[in-house]
Amino acid sequence: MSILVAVRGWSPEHWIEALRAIAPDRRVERAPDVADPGTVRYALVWKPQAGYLRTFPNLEVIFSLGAGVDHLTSDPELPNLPVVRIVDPDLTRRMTEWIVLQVLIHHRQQLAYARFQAERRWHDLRQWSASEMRVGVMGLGVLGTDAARALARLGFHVSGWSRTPRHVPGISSLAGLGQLDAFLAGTDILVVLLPLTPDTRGILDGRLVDRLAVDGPLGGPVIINAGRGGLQVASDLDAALRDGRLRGASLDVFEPEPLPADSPLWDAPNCVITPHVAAESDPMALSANVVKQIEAFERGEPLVNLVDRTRGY
Ligand code: NDP
Ligand code: OXD
Repeated sequence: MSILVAVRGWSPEHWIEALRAIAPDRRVERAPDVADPGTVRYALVWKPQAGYLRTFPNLEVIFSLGAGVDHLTSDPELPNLPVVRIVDPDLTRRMTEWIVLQVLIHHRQQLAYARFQAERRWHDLRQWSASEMRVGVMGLGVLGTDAARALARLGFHVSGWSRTPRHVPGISSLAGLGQLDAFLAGTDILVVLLPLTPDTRGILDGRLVDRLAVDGPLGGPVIINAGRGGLQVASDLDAALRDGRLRGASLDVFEPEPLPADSPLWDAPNCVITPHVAAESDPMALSANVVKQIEAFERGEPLVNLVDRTRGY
């Protein structure tokens, strides 16, 4: 029985080395060169080819090496097996670092200071206290909750929005489409950590931009998206950045990825672009997490962090 590593866009060697170091007694196979597909019991995957996983007749569990699982749910031939997604403190901490960094870049007007520096200009701007800035976190799950807590600790006024009500001490929480307007109207900096599902696709459009607060310290709203590119309507965000309805953005995810070189977003005003690196999946930390789950599963314990296939996340 073996463990399959099927990753695209990442280097499989790091995962194979990590698994061999952590579980030296287990056989690890690298896609697509699998001698006998019948021996594969577990698959560790990132963006596998559609239809690929159904070629393993004895597969028992699929482990998504990313926290997001749209790379699997989009496969119409995905076998009807448990899908476990990554929930790991290493990944969570990395995401919180990126979110806090981006919120501070906009809150402390770092893009303007970078421009002043390039002009050799000594010029100070009005500085607000964090408590005057309302940060709204869309998607109050594992990653959103950790980021919200870190931002609240820095003194920001933080609220959250999710599908079902969440109770996070110190964070006011709203839920569902019925409370979306109220959430947006009280948000100066919108942090997006939603999964991509049929319900969330395209949610970050021009209409949403126009429902965000315009009376905040920055004179207009900012959007920070590390969820998925399919959440945003890129042309709407680009237009809103150019006509000033959006004061800034930080975007880590795009559709398609890589972001094409001719995308206007590259030079949209006050727009920070990073190449889907907000939280990298670290092979050592995450392989250890998966091997622990496999061992628990083989002891007959239930799998945790299972994806709900009907919800899509
Ligand atoms: P979780 O499943 O823990 O949280 C998802 C949150 O989104 C939950 O609060 C959920 O609500 C909410 N949500 C889902 N659908 C809706 C909806 N229709 N309306 C309102 N709220 C909704 O996921 P994680 O926090 O672990 O990860 C979030 C996403 O971050 C991933 O799906 C992935 O796309 C992205 N990601 C990006 C990375 C990067 O490097 N850029 C790295 C890792 C993840 P409820 O609480 O009610 O279920
Ligand atoms: C993701 C991840 O889901 O890298 O984007 O974990």
